[in-house]
Amino acid sequence: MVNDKDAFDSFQEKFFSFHLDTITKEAERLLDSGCSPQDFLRACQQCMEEVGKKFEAGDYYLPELVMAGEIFKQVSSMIRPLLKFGDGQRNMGTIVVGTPKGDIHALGKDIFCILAEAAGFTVHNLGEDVPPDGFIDKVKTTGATILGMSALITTAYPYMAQVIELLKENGLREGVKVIIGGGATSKDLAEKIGADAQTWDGYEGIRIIQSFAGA
Ligand code: B12
Repeated sequence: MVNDKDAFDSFQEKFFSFHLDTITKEAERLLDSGCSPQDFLRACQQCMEEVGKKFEAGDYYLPELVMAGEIFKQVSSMIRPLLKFGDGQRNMGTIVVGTPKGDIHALGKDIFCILAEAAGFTVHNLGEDVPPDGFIDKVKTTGATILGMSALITTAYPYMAQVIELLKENGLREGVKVIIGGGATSKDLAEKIGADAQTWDGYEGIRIIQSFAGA
């Protein structure tokens, strides 16, 4: 067993080389050594936060954002099979999740979907840049009682609000709990648009939807 803290520090250093081969080899070594997949995922998420800060500061440009996204995708696909939440055996209910129109960020939403599946939910992942009608149609056809929206960019706000308005117009709001997540969301936003919950953490998101499901 490796010392997770040192190993993650060294992994994070390697991450910023953006050398995919070196990074995935290191990830493989870490996972083989029995590190905590949850903590490893968090360490990767910290790298993405750092990339975001550097982008905002003008030290990184779009190519770095794209490379970081690709690296995170590869490494998280190695971590995913090891993520567990609860026994995953019980059927906890159905959830529809998507990134609303105006936003193409996928990675955090996909992680939340994987965790929800591991926790025993039936998950319908609609993908990214989803128009408001897309959410409503899927809720109708699946009978989902939970709807999740992920937003990393502020242009998605009006569409998130529209989804909740459409739920009301279609007489679905009473039977559907709405949770929002991702860096561009906040408790204030949730209150403003009338969502039931908000989080920046996928694991907390699972605890919230478990409570929605009465677990
Ligand atoms: C990678 C990345 C990209 C990649 C995305 C690749 C992909 N396939 O997803 C690419 C290169 C495509 C991209 C594009 C752009 N990006 Co970008 N991107 C990022 C970056 C660096 C990391 C995002 C990420 O994947 N994080 C890792 C995941 C795991 O974390 P997470 O999303 O927060 O998810 C966790 C939780 O939030 C939660 N969660 C997430 N969703 C949900 C949903 C529910 C229901 C629940 C319960 C929980 C939950 O669970 C996850 C696990 O814990 C961020 C920086 C940052 N700090 O976030 C910028 C960032 C989001 N991008 C930004 C920008 C500006 C852009 C572009 C406009 C750049 C451009 N000029 O073109 C475009 C957007 C185009 C569009 N219309 O959407 C800004 C957004 C500013 C804002 N708030 O409006 C950021 C914040 C960078 C910055 N600091 O300026 N980006």
